[in-house]
Amino acid sequence: MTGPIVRYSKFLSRVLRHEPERIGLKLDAQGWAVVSDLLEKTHSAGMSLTRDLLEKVVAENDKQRFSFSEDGLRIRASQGHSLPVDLELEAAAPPELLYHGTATRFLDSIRERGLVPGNRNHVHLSKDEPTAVNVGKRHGRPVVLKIQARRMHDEGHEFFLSANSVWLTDCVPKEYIVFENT
Ligand code: HQG
Repeated sequence: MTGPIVRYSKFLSRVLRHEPERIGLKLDAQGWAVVSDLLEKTHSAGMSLTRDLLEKVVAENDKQRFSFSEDGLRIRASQGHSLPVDLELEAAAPPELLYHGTATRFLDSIRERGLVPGNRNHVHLSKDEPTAVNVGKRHGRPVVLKIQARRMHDEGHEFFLSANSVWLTDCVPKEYIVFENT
């Protein structure tokens, strides 16, 4: 992603996941915004986002963060919300291990409390270690925790796979976290 695409991606993450009211936008209960409304409100906020550019931001997004409805009239973020939206994801069985990238400074607290969602609706888990390292780097010196996801699932915890392949769950109790080499 380059210049304006990154800028608009960050802007869309903010209004479609956290603060639609910032530009007077309304999301429905499933997190969808009407595209024409988004473009109009964005324009009123002083940005020149066009339908063509929006399609480019969605298509070129490095993590495929956003998706259009089938008819192309609505758009939403595929995960990462702090707003209480219902993404209508179906529960799915995870692989044996998933990975959580975090920063070393959070380890003491995670050892004590397990993984909690913070401001977001879910704890986010990655399917491979390199992805988790990149997630962790956003917060400081990265460290990757292995999560015994299949065992968690078999013992009654629900998992969901977002449209852009991020695994989501409500929390990860500490007994499912492998702290080796941390
Ligand atoms: C940490 C990005 C202390 C947790 C990524 C994380 C992801 C605790 C931070 C998505 C804790 C929350 C989400 C505890 C968890 N004590 N710290 N008990 N439990 N934490 O940003 O997972 O680029 O809300 O380890 O790719 O880092 O935005 O979550 O470090 O998929 O599309 O609290 O955001 O995607 O931070 O990232 P975040 P995250 P986007």
